[in-house]
Amino acid sequence: ANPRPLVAGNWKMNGLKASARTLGEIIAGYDAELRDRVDLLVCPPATLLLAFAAAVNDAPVAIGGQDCHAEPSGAFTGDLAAEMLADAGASAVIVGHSERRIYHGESDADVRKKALAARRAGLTPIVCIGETREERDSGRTLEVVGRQLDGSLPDDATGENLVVAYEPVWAIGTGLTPTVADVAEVHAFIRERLVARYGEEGAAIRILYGGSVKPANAKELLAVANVDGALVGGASLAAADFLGIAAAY
Ligand code: G2H
Repeated sequence: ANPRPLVAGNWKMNGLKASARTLGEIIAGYDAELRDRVDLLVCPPATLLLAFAAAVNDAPVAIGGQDCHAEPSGAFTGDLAAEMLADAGASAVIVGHSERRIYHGESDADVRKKALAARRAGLTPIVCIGETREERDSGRTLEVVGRQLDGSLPDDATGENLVVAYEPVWAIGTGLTPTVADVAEVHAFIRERLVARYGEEGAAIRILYGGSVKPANAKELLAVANVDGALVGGASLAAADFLGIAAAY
């Protein structure tokens, strides 16, 4: 059986208190038919977590963070512990997004520590991996993705406590997407590695595709084998687009 699909919105550094309206539209548009087919997660900036968790209340939309520190507390000015995100109402956290890897120098080992911290706090880590343009052009995509998987993922992962997101760096926020064949190749490779490492549980781990997903290309991307959902940036900022992507299921 395929894992239940997940469409996750990564708002990045966008959103003020007034964005609660967008969340309200997402909750309102997530009707019974959609709820039947797909899980929804919204990852706003951390300043909005408490308000969003309160706004969601009993609605079946999950709320997540975009990054966490590996330690549970301490002298780390400006950082947030996974426990704090959980306390604010998050149930998941993105770790190792390429923007964290690039702008904050996060290594695979750092990302793995963050993923373990997320699990310690009861959050599901969404671990991001993906190759750069140069790595793809030189034919090293699978090598890079394999190395990132080995280094970034915790041991003993299950379908319940880990999500993987494949995001080719060159496809992020650029409007460019890989061909369906390229997505299929990388996702099949990731699945193979997950099953080799985690056995049966590896088949239950959701593998999201991320990078310029929008309503217009969602059907084609989400229909690919081993694509168990999407991590959506730009298009998650408008409720109609985000729901339009979820409706591709
Ligand atoms: C990739 C994605 C969301 P976008 O970063 O994680 O962003 O959909 O804007 O390419």
